[in-house]
Amino acid sequence: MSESNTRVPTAATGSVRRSRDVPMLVERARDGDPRAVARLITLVESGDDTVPAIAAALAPYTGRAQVVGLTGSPGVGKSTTTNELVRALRAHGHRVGVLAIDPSSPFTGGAILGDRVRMQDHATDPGVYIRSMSSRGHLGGLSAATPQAVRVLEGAGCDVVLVETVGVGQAEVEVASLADTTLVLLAPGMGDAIQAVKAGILEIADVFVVNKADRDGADATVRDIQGMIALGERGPGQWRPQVVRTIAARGEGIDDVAAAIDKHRAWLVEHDELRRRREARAAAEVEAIALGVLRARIGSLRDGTQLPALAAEVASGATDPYAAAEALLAQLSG
Ligand SMILES: Nc1nc2c(ncn2[C@@H]2O[C@H](COP(=O)(O)OP(=O)(O)OP(=O)(O)O)[C@@H](O)[C@H]2O)c(=O)[nH]1
Ligand SMILES: [Mg+2]
Repeated sequence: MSESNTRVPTAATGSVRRSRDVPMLVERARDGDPRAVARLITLVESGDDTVPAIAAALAPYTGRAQVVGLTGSPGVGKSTTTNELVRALRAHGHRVGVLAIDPSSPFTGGAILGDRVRMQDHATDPGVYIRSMSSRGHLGGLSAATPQAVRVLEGAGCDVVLVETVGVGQAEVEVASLADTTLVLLAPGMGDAIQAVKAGILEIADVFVVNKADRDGADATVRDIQGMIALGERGPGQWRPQVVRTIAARGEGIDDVAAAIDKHRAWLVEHDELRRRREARAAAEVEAIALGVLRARIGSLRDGTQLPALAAEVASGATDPYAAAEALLAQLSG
């Protein structure tokens, strides 16, 4: 057999890539097969019919990983920082998952790729899974499938899952609702500190990372942020956001970021905040799924008789829209 032949995907490989055999895929993902991990994420990302079965199969492994969100303006250094954090976490023997949520153009829906390039360093490390996901126009930039993708990575044995998302207001709040620990990246001279206050970032940041500290104005940015943190009202026992300075491009300050993450994690556990955050996250997830099911059922009613008939009554003034909505809901539950 020639050398090139040995690299041709085997039948088993091909079947993993296209498989919808959930027990097999989950078993292989548990064994650390990256193709099974990739396939499961593809299935959850595409909203496949197998998603509920995947979620059920992965449920026992939920909650094992620390989920760390990284957010901040475009180009602030999120991917570079993520890459360096992966290196630091690997040095401590952790298995790491990375989900890079790409902003998609609202016009084409196409994902802007590029994160892979800067994460090439870890491409051959079996202890690291890196995946770009499209935000698919989902309001706020976080893919609706992200929580499921986190589950897949937890199932695959990741101790830490890093979620990178470009933040513009709402997206930052969303990443915070997904993550145990949220890092907000800022860079000198981007007016980010002011933006942060406007967008309510102060409330969601557990750690501020002032990146590009090799540039002028880093001291001023750190001072601005510290000033704002000092002004914030905080009860006793509440977390005080940490401020860390980095030059991610040179790997400087990354150990401090890792230490701040560890410190926050310890605080979360000590104050029972980890459980509270995760339950809040689960509540939002269940609610979103339930609303999705309801929406689909109402959609199916459009083809039935009830909705068009009710709509005609509302349009003619025979009934009002609230009463019609009640009638619709009664039909759904009946
Ligand atoms: N001077 C300087 N440049 C940096 C530093 N960290 C990252 N960069 C550069 O900033 C640019 C953007 O870095 P990325 O890590 O891609 O930023 P990002 O926030 O992931 O960008 P998007 O995903 O496009 O929003 C790259 O050219 C990096 O090399 C730093 O500490 N100092
Ligand atoms: Mg990036």
